Amino acid sequence: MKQEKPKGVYRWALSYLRPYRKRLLILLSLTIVEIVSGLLLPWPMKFIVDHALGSEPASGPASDWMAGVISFLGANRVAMLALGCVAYLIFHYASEFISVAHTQMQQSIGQRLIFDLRRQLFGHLQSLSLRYHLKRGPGETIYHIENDSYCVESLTLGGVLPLASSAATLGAMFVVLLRMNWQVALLSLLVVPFLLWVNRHYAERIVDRSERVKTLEAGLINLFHEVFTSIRVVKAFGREPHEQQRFKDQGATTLDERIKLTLQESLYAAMINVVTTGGTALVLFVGGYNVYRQRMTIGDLLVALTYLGSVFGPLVTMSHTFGNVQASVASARRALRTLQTEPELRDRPGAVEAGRLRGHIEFRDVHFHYDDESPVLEGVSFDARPGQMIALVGLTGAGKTSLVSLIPRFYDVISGQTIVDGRDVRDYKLRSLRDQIGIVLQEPVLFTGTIADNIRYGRLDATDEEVIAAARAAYAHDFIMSKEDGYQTMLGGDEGIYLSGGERQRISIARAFLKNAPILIMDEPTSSLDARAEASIFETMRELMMERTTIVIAHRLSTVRDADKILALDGGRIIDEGRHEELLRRVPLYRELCERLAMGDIPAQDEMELANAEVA
Ligand code: DCP
Ligand code: MG
Repeated sequence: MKQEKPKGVYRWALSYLRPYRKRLLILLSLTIVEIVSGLLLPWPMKFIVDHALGSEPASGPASDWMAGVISFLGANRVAMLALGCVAYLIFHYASEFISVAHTQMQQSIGQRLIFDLRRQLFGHLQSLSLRYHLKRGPGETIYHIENDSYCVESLTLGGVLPLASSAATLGAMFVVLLRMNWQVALLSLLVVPFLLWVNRHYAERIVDRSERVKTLEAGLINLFHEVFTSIRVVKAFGREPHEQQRFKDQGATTLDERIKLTLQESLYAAMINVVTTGGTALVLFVGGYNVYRQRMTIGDLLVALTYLGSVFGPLVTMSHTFGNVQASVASARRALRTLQTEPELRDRPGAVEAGRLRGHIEFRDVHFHYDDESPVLEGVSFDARPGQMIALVGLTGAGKTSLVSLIPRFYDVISGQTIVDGRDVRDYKLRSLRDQIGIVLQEPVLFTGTIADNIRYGRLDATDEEVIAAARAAYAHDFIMSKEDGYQTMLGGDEGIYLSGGERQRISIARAFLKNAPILIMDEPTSSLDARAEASIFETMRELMMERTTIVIAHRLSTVRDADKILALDGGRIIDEGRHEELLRRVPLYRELCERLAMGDIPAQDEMELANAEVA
């Protein structure tokens, strides 16, 4: 799997800082204060060693100050020692305080950055096509939002900022050291090229490996998701051990890669330590030699060593979290690649608002296939006039669901045209087109929330009365009222109750009814309902259908029989169309299908009676 590597991830990550300029300014000020306070930290120690304990003349950059203090205290050694200790305390406490403020400010920016990227990813991922999501599975998507989004914080505040601050510290300390001893100052810079080399050598490897690990981890999430959303099947087949094994195998690969990654990260950290320790030893030797030759005081050497510590310290700490920064580069590449993925279905330039459609649907020589290119629809043409009810019948896999998916543009045709109200569906603004289509999917999907919320998903501004009317039409009102909390019954979540397949289906039918759209598509809407419920729903639907075009993929003879037109689909082609009696006469496949359908049916007369009895 060779994927291109988006360039400029740092620049991209830094661009997220833009809205936080003010906070960033405060953060930078705090960083500068921190650097300055870092410069001051070793001086009390030097004062104690050189002046309180030793008898060095004041030297170095602050010599005038030192000389002033010494003469003020009248060379009283104990007073000097005490003063040194007090200064030591004050400097360290102040630096601690500044560091708390710094962390706080950094968090307040960092968390906002992460949230911003999450929001952007969430929005963008939602805009990507069904095809994209069905191919990836939810694991990648969840991993993007949940995990990859951290990269924006760790690259900027965790990566660029500490590096810049280390560099600034190094610069400032170099200037101070230069005034104390130029040899030591130059030596402290010597480590820089080595550090850069170590970085270059390890960075790219770690990034690549991290990216692999992340893809594997996303795959693991997919596995969890699959198992736990299908837990019923897993249990029914007693496949827990099988899934456990699958998890173990997939987990083992991930684990392997992770461990290899850790090795590289530790090697990197070790190399950084080798370089910095080498540098420190060198300064210790040359500095010590200078002290021995009396070109430098012991206090000066202490200052130099402390400075080196404050430059190397952050570098070493960073080298331990370096893996994080590089992993963030990997995350950033993943996130950026996704953000650069263009939604497949875009509004064409000049696309129009659909407005209120009449619901005239026309297919003209439509060819369609999914990614694997084996034909699913081949030259499908038909015409559905406003107010008609079209039934789509065909064996499983004939392409029924695929056919109706083209109307709301879940997918685009490969060739031919899908036309609604005389206009190619691709010439409508996508959202406005879908606003005009009510859909009941083959698999009813409910969200966490109340039953009323779930129905209202069809039209968010519907009143309670409209929700109840839709539920009645979908033959759902009675069962809803039989629940303790009626329409306020919670579904999903901790307190959520469980609904039967038929109940779920009726809620999703009510949702589509509530939308009150001129086109209604129902993909086996009643497959888990008993004949009575189905008859009742189609009875109300007949009234509703007057003003709308309905395409129903049906599996009950009673529904099919009353359709204005029946399309018989076989292997992606419409083999015939017409009314029930005509097809019965002409199409052997249809006859066969009807015989099978009839077995699940009860005579139409009885259906009506039963339905009426139910209403009464
Ligand atoms: N197909 C595919 N990728 C998808 C969906 C379907 O490759 N995302 C394939 C599987 C079938 C063919 O397309 O071979 C037609 O699938 P449909 O879902 O359109 O078939 P039906 O709806 O007619 O079948 P069923 O009655 O089982 O729902
Ligand atoms: Mg189907």
